[in-house]
Amino acid sequence: MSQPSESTLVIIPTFNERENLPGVIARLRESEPNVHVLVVDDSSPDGTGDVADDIAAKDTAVNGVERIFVMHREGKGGLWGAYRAGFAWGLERDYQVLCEMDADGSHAPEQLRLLLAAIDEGADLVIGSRYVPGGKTVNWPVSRQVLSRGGNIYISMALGAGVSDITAGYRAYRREVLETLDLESIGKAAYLFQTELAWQSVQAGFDVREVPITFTEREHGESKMDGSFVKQSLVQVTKWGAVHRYTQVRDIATEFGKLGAHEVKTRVRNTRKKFGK
Ligand SMILES: Nc1nc2c(ncn2[C@@H]2O[C@H](COP(=O)(O)OP(=O)(O)OP(=O)(O)O)[C@@H](O)[C@H]2O)c(=O)[nH]1
Ligand SMILES: [Mg+2]
Repeated sequence: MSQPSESTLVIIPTFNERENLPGVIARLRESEPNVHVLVVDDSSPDGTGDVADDIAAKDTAVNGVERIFVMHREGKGGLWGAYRAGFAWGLERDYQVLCEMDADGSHAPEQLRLLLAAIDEGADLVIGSRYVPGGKTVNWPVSRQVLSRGGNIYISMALGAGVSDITAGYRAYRREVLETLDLESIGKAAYLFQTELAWQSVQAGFDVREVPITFTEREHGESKMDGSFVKQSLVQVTKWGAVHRYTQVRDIATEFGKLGAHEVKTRVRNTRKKFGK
């Protein structure tokens, strides 16, 4: 039987990545020649969209099948907007596995096979993780390491999702996951869509796994990261965790209640029997 990874689309969102994108696609072509690529560019002012069109035009079709596609969107619509559009595009075209990969070289294309192997072994969502044994970060300032690691530890305690690097963005999804989740409801809290996707997948009972990756900080281009969203994100995650725990406690209490009622009924019945009533 054929493996799901034989039908894989890698979605690469870009905003001002003209220096980085060609290298990332070349590395991906070299290490995974059979995967298809969709670049989702939000009208990058630096002309990344044209660079992507050029790469797609020059890529040699295998048996007449195109492998590199470019979606041009008008204006900067954010990373989640780009992924949503990319997922919809890929689901419509029947890809079995849809992957997320940054264009800045942080996600090594050579490690995609680790994610795909886990999918073929039965996982529904695979997260390339910096925080499982064997995972690493390279060239990351200590301040960002602390922020990222601390954020993940906090989220992990608040949600109890069992995922060490729930904010990470190097991922492979089986199409069923994206078809099942309520994508409409995701992404309302800025920057948290990755966490939400993984959290909803866990809650829906999907097999979510992590594989260790080496995350390398971008060499070219500007970082869009600033600390201002951290507090906002943590407050939101705390709310989700509280709602989840409340629901759990309520369900447990209901079950205990039922058990208690059963226990009382049985006792009453036994007492009646004993006294012959
Ligand atoms: N299409 C699209 N892509 C975006 C947008 N914002 C970011 N990206 C891309 O999303 C990926 C991740 O963004 P990054 O800027 O690397 O975010 P980060 O990894 O948190 O921060 P740095 O690497 O430190 O800049 C990159 O490929 C970006 O080019 C957007 O609004 N639209
Ligand atoms: Mg980056």
